[in-house]
Amino acid sequence: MSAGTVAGTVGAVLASLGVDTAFGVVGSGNFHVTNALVARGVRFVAARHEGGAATMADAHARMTGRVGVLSVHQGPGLTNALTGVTEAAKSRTPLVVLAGEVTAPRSNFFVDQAALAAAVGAVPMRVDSAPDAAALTAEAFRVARDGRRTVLLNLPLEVQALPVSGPSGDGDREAGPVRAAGAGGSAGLAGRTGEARPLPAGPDREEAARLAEILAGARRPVFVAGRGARTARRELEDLADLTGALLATSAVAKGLFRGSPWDLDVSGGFASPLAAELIRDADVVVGWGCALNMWTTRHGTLVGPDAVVVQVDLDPEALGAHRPVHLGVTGDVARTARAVADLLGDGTAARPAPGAPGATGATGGERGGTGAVPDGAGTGVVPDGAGTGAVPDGAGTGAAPGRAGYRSEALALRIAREVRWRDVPYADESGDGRIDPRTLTIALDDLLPAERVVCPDSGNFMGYPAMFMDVPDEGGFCFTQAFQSIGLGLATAIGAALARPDRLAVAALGDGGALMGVSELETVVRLGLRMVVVVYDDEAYGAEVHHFGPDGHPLDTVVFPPADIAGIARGFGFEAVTVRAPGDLAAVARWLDGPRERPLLVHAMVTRARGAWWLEEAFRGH
Ligand SMILES: Cc1ncc(C[n+]2csc(CCOP(=O)(O)OP(=O)(O)O)c2C)c(N)n1
Repeated sequence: MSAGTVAGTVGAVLASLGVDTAFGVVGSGNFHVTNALVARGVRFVAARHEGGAATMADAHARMTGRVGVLSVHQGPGLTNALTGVTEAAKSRTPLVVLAGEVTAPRSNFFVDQAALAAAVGAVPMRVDSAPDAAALTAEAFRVARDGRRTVLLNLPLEVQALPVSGPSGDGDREAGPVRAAGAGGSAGLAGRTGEARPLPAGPDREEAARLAEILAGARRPVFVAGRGARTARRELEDLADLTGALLATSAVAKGLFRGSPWDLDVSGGFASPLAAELIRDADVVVGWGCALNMWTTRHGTLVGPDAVVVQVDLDPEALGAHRPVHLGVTGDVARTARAVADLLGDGTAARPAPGAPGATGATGGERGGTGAVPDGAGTGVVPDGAGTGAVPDGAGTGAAPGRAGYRSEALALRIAREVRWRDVPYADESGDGRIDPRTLTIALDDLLPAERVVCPDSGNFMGYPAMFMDVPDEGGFCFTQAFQSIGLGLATAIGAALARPDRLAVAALGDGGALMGVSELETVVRLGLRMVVVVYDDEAYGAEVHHFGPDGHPLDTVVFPPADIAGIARGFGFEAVTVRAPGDLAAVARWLDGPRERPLLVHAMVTRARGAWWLEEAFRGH
């Protein structure tokens, strides 16, 4: 089938729109469209399971900031991909899924593919005629990119073969505004072609003024940045400098403020004791591009009873969706932060009268939780505008002087010493041929190069890599957990590794998730990826064991006999090491220092006497 067909046109259009990588599993229904992509220079990454391919495309899109492309066969090719597609849709990953489609209900391949897409929150579209093929493909791309949607572009087999006259996908394509395209479509988002993006929405002036007013009166503000803030570090840091805010993120945005002395790391179940204490003591919490859901707020317990809660989001429907907020601001995060900073900077925002609560930068020592800050050690009342004087050397960002707010020299010291999980004392429980997962993860954190992308799967073990492994920035963590599926971690790491070849990809898996996604070990080897796969093996679905064990339920359904996961990995072509004690990690150091000819799997036999402490919290959500 040549470029002069619908299938050829679809591939050519996507290539002309800048797609350079696509993932998938090829069958007869997507053979021609995939080859059309390849013929236009797109790299096609063949996965071993569509579920893996979908998550690779999702992770690749997240880590490059570009539209991902997945190509699957009709029927089972799509149903196999659905878990990964659902994760992408829930995460608002811009992704175009190309799927062959049979439209005759009597075909054994038939399922209602549009209904499947709608059911998981993706946007269904269909190329149903040759003359429309190019425009519809361009539209699918724009809906994905501008609406941050996962789009299923169904390609009926009989339509794919139709001839297309005229140019098929070369050069710029121009088309009208994006049409509403199914469940929750992106009506109103003006579309443009190529990498050009429509200007993100600015905030409503009144809402921005209200936020400026709230921040002007805040004494202990905390910013919590989410997925929607991943490109807005500078703007948020500038505003935080002006207002004396501390900085935290949701799990998906982990690493965003790395290097700032005011970085509390992740808010939520993964928050360290100090981070939790400081967030709980905030008088103003602003969620930036962040859902403020039960995970990020620990079921609301991280938000103090008197805290004023503000949420800023591009999507007005996100405002207050998970918890009540005092103020919702519709707008792009960076633009809103800048607008509020401008209002504060030129004094437009109302400032509290001198002497009124919040008029001065009294810092954390004032309220219960931060009692460890010594009296007077930089925590005294700091006059407006003098705030940055309290910031230790190197801590400033060069922004205009602001209020001290929550910040003080003493607090910066405390954050530096205590905010990381690995600095929280614990009793090592290693022994009897099993290593404490905290000890394992801290040792790996020391060994692995700082330039890394950490990709955790789900399960009881998940908190260890998420909490004890540092990441260099928000591009150092890829968290495909919006659907809370196990088995996505390895594919996530493959997508991230391809997106960031400059970094070491680290997949962190439980034995359950590792074996669920095991077929993609072959993909790692075949692609020549030099990544590290860490398996926290407790020979069980530990999350279920620790969920139900305490109530005395039988656990035979969730406990497994030992599996030689290191041997399995060697069979796929990995180098592998089994770790039962810290000394066994010398083999990891040797691999890192060596030529890294093959990827490495670390099969860690971990202690399993108790569930991770954050899991108990998570179970409250079930
Ligand atoms: C696809 C899918 N199936 C089942 C579950 C339920 N589940 C959550 S955690 C878990 C156990 C994971 O086991 P493992 O990967 O070994 O990690 P561990 O909990 O032992 O640390 C299961 C089965 C799920 N979240 N997703």
